[in-house]
Amino acid sequence: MDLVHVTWEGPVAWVEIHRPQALNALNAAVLNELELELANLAADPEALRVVVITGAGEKAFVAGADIREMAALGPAQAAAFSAQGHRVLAAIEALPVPVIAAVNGFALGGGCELALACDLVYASENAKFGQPEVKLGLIPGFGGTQRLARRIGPMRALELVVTARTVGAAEAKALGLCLEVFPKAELHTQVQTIAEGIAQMGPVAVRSAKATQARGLEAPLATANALERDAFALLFATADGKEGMTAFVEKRDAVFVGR
Ligand code: CO8
Repeated sequence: MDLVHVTWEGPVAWVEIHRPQALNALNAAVLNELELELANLAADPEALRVVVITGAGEKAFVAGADIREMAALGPAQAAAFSAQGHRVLAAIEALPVPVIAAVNGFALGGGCELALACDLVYASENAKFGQPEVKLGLIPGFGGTQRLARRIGPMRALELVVTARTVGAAEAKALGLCLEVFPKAELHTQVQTIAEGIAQMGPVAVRSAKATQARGLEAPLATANALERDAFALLFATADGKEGMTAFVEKRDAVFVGR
């Protein structure tokens, strides 16, 4: 039980996949631990503001699902493994606060899919993204045929999946796979600064923004806009909403209490 490290840096929970000898490849043990740690974070809603997911070591975020482990699977076991991956990535999306991927190297296969489940993605200059599963005679199995298309568009996504082409950090940014590219040595500090900035905002509002967007994207536009109207209105019943607006009028910093 030492494959996923959770450390708090101020208000930011850093979740590090820690299997550097295998470039942080996701085997069942890593997924089990990740699932547990995500559940622990979700159970601590008061403290939780922002989560950052990253990989241990110098070379990789996550180099994919564990190919050695997958090689021994039959179809039923593969279905169970894929279902577990989907469950873990859905748990990331379901966290009530923004989740940032700090991609510090290879984000291939399941690693790219892990980044795709995160709300915001930042990368280091040595990052490489891709879905190389067809090279193995497989297709992405943790959402890569679906979330990638939704994030960067279906034509480009299918191109990446069927050619197994990996893209470097600059192209990843151009495609919308990551928001910003930082020198490797600066990635942690830059992401921590961004995360702390989010943590200073009204916590109820930040959660509402994530939830409202996610729910709205599943709905027709008129329904989605109605969801936004209701979520917007609810914030006027919160102490933080009142405090934020009052602080602006009084020309002082807001002191949010998370209610
Ligand atoms: N699985 C298992 N071990 C891995 C993986 C992986 N995905 N990636 C790297 N490793 C291991 C290597 O085997 C090696 O171990 P060892 O030293 O014991 O031989 C160690 O990590 C270091 O790797 P390399 O020596 O290969 O490092 P290089 O710098 O030469 O190459 C690469 C780095 C290019 C990233 C290379 O390791 C590579 O191509 N890795 C595989 C990338 C890949 O194909 N990923 C996709 C996997 S499939 C997938 O993710 C599907 C997800 C959905 C599954 C659904 C289940 C049903």
